[in-house]
Amino acid sequence: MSKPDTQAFIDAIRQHLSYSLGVQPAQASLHDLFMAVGLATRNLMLDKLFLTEQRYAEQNAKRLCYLSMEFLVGRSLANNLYNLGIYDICRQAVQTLGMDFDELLEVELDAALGNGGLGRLAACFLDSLATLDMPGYGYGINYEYGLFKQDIIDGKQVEKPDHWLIRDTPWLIERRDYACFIPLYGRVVQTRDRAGKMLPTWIDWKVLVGVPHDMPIVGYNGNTVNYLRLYSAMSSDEFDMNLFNSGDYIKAVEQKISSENISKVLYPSDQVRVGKELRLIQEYFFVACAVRDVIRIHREKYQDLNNLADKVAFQLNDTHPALAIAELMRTLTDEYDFSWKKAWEMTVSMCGYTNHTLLPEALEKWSVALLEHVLPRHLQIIYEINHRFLQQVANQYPSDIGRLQRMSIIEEGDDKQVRMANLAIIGSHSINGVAAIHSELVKTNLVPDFYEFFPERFNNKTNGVTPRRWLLNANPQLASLLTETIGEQWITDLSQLSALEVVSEDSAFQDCFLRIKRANKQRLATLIAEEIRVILNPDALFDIQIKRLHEYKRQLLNAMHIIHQYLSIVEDGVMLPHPKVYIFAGKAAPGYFMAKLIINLINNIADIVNHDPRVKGMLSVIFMRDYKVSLAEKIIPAADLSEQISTAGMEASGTGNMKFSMNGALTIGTLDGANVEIREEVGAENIYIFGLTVADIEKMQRIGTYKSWDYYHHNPLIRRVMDAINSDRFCPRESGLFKPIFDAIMFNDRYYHLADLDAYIQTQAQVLTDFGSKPYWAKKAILNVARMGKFSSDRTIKEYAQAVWGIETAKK
Ligand code: 26W
Repeated sequence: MSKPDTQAFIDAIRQHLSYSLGVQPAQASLHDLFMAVGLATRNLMLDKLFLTEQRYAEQNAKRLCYLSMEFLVGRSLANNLYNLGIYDICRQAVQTLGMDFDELLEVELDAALGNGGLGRLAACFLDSLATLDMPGYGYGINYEYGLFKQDIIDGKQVEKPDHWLIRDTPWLIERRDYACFIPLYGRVVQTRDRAGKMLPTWIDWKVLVGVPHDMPIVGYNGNTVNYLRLYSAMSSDEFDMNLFNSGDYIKAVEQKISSENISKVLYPSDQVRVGKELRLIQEYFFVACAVRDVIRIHREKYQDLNNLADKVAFQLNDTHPALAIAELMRTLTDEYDFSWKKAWEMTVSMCGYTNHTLLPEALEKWSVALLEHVLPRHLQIIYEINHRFLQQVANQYPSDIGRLQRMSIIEEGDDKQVRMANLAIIGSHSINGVAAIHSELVKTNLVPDFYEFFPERFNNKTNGVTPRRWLLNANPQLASLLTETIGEQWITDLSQLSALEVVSEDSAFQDCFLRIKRANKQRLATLIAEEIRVILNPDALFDIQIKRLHEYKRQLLNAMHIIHQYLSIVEDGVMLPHPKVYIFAGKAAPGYFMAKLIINLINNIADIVNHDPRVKGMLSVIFMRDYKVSLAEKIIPAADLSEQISTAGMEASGTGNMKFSMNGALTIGTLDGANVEIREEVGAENIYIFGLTVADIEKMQRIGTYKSWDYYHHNPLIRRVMDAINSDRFCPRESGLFKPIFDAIMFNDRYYHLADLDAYIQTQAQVLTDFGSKPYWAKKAILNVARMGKFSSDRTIKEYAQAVWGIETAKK
């Protein structure tokens, strides 16, 4: 399949305008043109997809199914064009047709089918799998509404629906031919088969239909195209035949509608479980679809399932897909007559589980009563898994009741719960965390009993990000400079960036590097001037914190420092050695009161600081609304300083930290998540680490020595900041608005803000001093880029492929 030339691409666009979309080229809107360009691009990908499938089939390749509730893909057009190697051809074609290419790219809506880190990681992994020519497929839900859109009104977050499928997308192909039936509810009765063997039989269920929608995923160089298979829930006409038969037509149709709600909307909370029946059904629905799909494909090729575990691996992206374990057991034993022992062996060898958080409020549990109602047969199977497992534990640790209670899948109590992490651990041959420090904490703090029992199952896979989207695509100027300097190999082998080390002090190279950074800052400043009507100085230090709003991520610590800096200028007459711009963006879960109040505080600080003539030209604060992947791509290349300041031990990895460093920002951060490994790679002199360590915090917890009031009383600067928050200084029109923040910090601060504030202020001062010396700063920034090789998701995927999935590169 050769690349099209510009004329061929123009012809393809015209064809699609006329015959796929039915619009006359002269009357086409920008969106029509986007669709036509997308469809022309998609055709090229489909040709490659067919060839890829053929190649995998010929090689009898083992396949990976990445099961994830979230895939935060963002936009696809530019990425697909880069990976196909036709970006410039397409740009020319579009311009020849008289349209502005950059405007065209801006028409595409983000596929916001995820909340944050976990969903974006899944999207980076798909890019790496295809780039490495590995048979890896995503399985998830085709949400009709993605993550809500965020507006800011009077400083407050307001959520709006993200009906992203209201406009057509060129990237999803409906596959009704692969639709499947998914039973729900009903009850289990004991029957006997012809030989008289007891057979538990699930009856009286209702049925959903899962309809796959495939998004082709093209790797860099365009050799391999895999797909992300997203399921929509539809009702079956047989949903409840009884209702139709009894003549209650309206009720029957209503029920059809309610089953179509299953894939309606992404739950917008990360890090807190919701416990809703609809969410449980979502989790079951997509893994049940995935298991059926895998079995259908396998049987078509191999007729029976005996070698299924040699040909398929499942990775569970957190516990959300953990019901796959019970569904595999149910399918293999109830439907295909495998013995329990054989089915269990197969299930455990197929499944791997990745943990993404240690926060107790994020650990999934489902009430036994709810599971019994929705999935009665699966509950029985979970009990059986638990029973057999606890017997093993009891054999090894006779009469250790406490241990049995902790390791049981079932949490006893008035409202019995199923612990999904325990199910995922017992049913997987591999359990991993997402950064070295996090994987250690999984073993020592989260599930020490399981680590003791299955030490060989536990491992680490430090996260990574795809350099195609986050460097090549997001920062084309820097990418070109890199390619001119060291060749283009870095795009698929990020460790090649180390060749930049030798030019880190070269003044000509530094000049180019700094010029590109300034141009990126200028571009972001222009966007901010248009959207927020605040003018920024592109020579100021751009200090940026963009991520979900969460107390543990401590946007509030950043805000406290800004207040401190502002007050020291206006009250103490301090002058900053260098002007500073603070940029925030991020969404709060709609029900998360404190996170929303912190957004409000940041916006109010921005309003006051940006209008105060005493700090004009020295201090600006910006909160950008509606953070999403496509906005991150504009912000990250413009950063001088990356804020990664979570309370030590609480951020599993972070991936934004990697994107920033890769784009030449320095990090200010705590020894948490992947920051620890970033420091190892870039060297302690090229990162600003401050604050308490995990060990410090554990000690303070043990002896209860963190007392906010001590910091308040002993440090007048801290007191001034806290009093400002408590007063109406930042809420003149809403008296007392931020009192709950003051109270949370002073009476119940789980996140050690004040214990780290002083160190943070000191470190920020050092940053500002260092920024003043351009060659000194440029060298550090260049070395950050040069030493990011480890943090390519290609490296992460190779590790999973080798150690967990047993899949291989399937080249031509
Ligand atoms: C059940 C509600 C819920 C939903 C989502 C609980 C927890 C989650 C995710 C596990 C939260 C998440 O996105 N975790 C992030 O995963 C990233 C990818 O591994 C890490 O880089 C982040 O540190 C981690 O917070």
